Amino acid sequence: MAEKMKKSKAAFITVEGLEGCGKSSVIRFLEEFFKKKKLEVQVYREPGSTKIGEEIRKILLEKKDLELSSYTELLLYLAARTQLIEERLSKDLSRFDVIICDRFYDSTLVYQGYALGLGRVVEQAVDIFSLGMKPDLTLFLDVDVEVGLRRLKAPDRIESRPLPFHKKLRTGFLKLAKAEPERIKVIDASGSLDQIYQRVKEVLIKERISIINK
Ligand code: T5A
Repeated sequence: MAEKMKKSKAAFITVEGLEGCGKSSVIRFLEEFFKKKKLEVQVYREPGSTKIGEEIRKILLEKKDLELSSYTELLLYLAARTQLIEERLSKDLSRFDVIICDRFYDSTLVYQGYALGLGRVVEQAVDIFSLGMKPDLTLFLDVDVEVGLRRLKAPDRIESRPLPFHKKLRTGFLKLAKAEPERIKVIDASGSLDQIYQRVKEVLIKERISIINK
């Protein structure tokens, strides 16, 4: 009986993008969109959303005076992720209808793997330390790199990296989207937030059968 009451597995949606692409605003929109449909929604952010994850986040983003090596940076992102998966995500899949995560492993593949140049080792590490968790749908908000950077008020450690790094991020995300078109949907994130919400909504409606009604 208890088994019958259990929800079927939540739709796991991740939102990815370049700096200042409007991710946070889109995630608030998504949350409202699903709540209006009477679906139970849980939102997480990466790195973060657990006590340990938030501490790791401070090291990764706020402490600009720390000299983190590229591999240390990679391992910290992975550590924050495994903590989130084990502590929250894996259990919440049967408690909610939709789980939205502000960034997930595609960010590691692109930021540490592609733009920082750690390459293959990142692919292997991501594979191992995602613990089998894979998004059902990923929205990549694609904005002009310089437009996004201009929006940032107080750039953090990663956002403060030089322009070529940020340009590489866009190339990296587009490559991933090309390799996995079924999962990763590229959303034009230029124009007003309302225009972006409309584009996101169109993708959601198109994907609804497989994602929301499963
Ligand atoms: N990272 C993360 C890695 O390197 N590896 C990893 O494995 C993971 C998981 C996370 C950082 O860590 C890196 C990526 C990131 O650098 P974060 O603080 O979560 O740090 O940084 P972001 O994910 O970039 O999120 P932010 O909240 O800083 O920015 P958003 O969500 O991209 O942008 P948003 O929505 O806050 O918008 C920024 C501003 O622009 C305005 C918004 O209102 C806001 O003021 N804006 C617009 N204004 C007008 N028109 C539009 N279309 C607008 N879109 C946004």
